Amino acid sequence: MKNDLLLKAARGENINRYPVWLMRQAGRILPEYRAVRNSLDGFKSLVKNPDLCCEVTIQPVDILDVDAAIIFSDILVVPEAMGLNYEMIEKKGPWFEKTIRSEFDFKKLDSNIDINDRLGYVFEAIKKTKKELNQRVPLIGFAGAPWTIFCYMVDGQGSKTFSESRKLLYQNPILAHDLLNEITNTTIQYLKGQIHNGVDIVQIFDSWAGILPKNQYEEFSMPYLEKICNAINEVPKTIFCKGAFSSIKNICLLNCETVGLDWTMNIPVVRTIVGEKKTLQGNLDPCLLYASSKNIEKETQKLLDSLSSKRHILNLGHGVYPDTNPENVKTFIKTIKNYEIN
Ligand code: 1CP
Repeated sequence: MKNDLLLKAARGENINRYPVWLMRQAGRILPEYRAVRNSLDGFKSLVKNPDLCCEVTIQPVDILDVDAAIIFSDILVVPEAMGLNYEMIEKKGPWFEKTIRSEFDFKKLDSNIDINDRLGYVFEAIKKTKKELNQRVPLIGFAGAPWTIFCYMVDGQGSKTFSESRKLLYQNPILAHDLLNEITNTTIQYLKGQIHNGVDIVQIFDSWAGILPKNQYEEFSMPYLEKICNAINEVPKTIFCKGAFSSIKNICLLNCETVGLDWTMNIPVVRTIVGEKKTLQGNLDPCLLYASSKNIEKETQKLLDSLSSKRHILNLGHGVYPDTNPENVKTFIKTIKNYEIN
């Protein structure tokens, strides 16, 4: 591979500069993305079109000069594969017609699904993208963490509180574990399919980690993350648990190469916990990219100067916000690429 810095950093190998990519780099900020998106009748038509997924996956590599591509898809393809169809409503987000609130709902989910049959369109996009990338940079595969997917399957839409999901943990913990187990098994098959078709590294997004108290996070999310980590040994794994700083010590014990940090988390503190055993990823505030280019450079430089280990992948602390100016993203990336490690 021409540029394998991301994989080297993930494995803890020697690097002479830090790799950089951005969560949500493919579908949010580029006018070139919007042009492709607007040529279709909806988000799902894009997700199910391998040629166009390939095109928008590579756009940030060409335009922003990032050190990795992330396959254009969504975490919600997994509940759909399990039998819960979703719609992506313009300006509102995902909406599921059916939700899982009872054993009766749970029993109606499709069991023993054929992952190639249900999610073959993602695998097709991965195959095309790998070919098209021609070994320029690594391709990142991804899935939602079981807890985060559970939130959408139970609440049925985006939410600030996901109180239906949280209610179920108190009212029917056995059903909650049954559903989390099913999601976990499908996710493992899905990630193995992505790897089989060519992704070089995988990231698990636990976007709603931060809404649970520590004890519930460790009961209802972490055992499933652990199961996934132990099942996937073919490529390096990154675990990103947004907002779960109270469980960070235990997250750092997971069988993964990289731990993703959000912008509220303290890199030196986590470095003290992990020593040289893990790579850390993150964690500039996505809102920094609204600042002047001078301040973006200054704050990025400050983070780079503060790093005490080469086991680091530069990124934001969450996905890049949709109204971010791509020029500011370029400033962020250039600052990192010009920074030589001692
Ligand atoms: O029409 C559009 O363009 C819709 C916007 C959009 C896009 C571009 C959605 C709807 N999903 C995506 C793609 C997507 N989703 C990627 C592809 C690559 C990229 O953009 O770089 C990835 C990695 C995701 C992951 C994802 N989807 C997460 C986890 C990461 C995170 O940001 O926390 C989550 C929570 C989702 C759910 C989702 N998909 C889309 C929306 C609006 C939402 C969030 C809804 C909510 O707030 O609950």
